[in-house]
Amino acid sequence: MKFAIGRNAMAKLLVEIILPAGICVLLSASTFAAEIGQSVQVKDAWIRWLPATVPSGGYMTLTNTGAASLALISADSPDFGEVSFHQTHTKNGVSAMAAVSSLTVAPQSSLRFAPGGYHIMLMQPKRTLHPGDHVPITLHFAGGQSLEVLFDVRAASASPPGPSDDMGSMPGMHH
Ligand SMILES: [Cu+2]
Repeated sequence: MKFAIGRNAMAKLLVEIILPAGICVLLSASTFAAEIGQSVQVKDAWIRWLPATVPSGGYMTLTNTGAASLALISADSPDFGEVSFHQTHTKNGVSAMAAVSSLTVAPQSSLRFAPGGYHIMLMQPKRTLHPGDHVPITLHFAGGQSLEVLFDVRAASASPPGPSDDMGSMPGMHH
């Protein structure tokens, strides 16, 4: 009887030693892939350069590699006074932009920001940008997490062909 209790105690002790070590290995493997704790990947981040100090459109592919849905709620940049999310709608050949307050990406899904669709509206530029420049934009997600992404500034001709132009009509905007 005494021997059996001793073995149980020993087994429990071994579990307590081995388990934390196992958790440490798993954590270090997963935090490497997800920089902000939540599983977010941003690819092809770029800003369409315009030959004047006017609002610009930012584009990217946002991927949620996690198991919970991901909500992008705001963004900011040291190079722009105002950063928001817009969606371009084209109706009867006329394109217009509407503000989008937040964007939700389902688990294991991607959301593409591209000319003619979603874009990051960059207003009140604080410096003159040129093709080849890099602009940091911090994305803020529901839950308090954020991710800084460097966007490449590219000439308009570098944009993929699309059916419409984001710089279409929108009341009160000079583009
Ligand atoms: Cu816009």
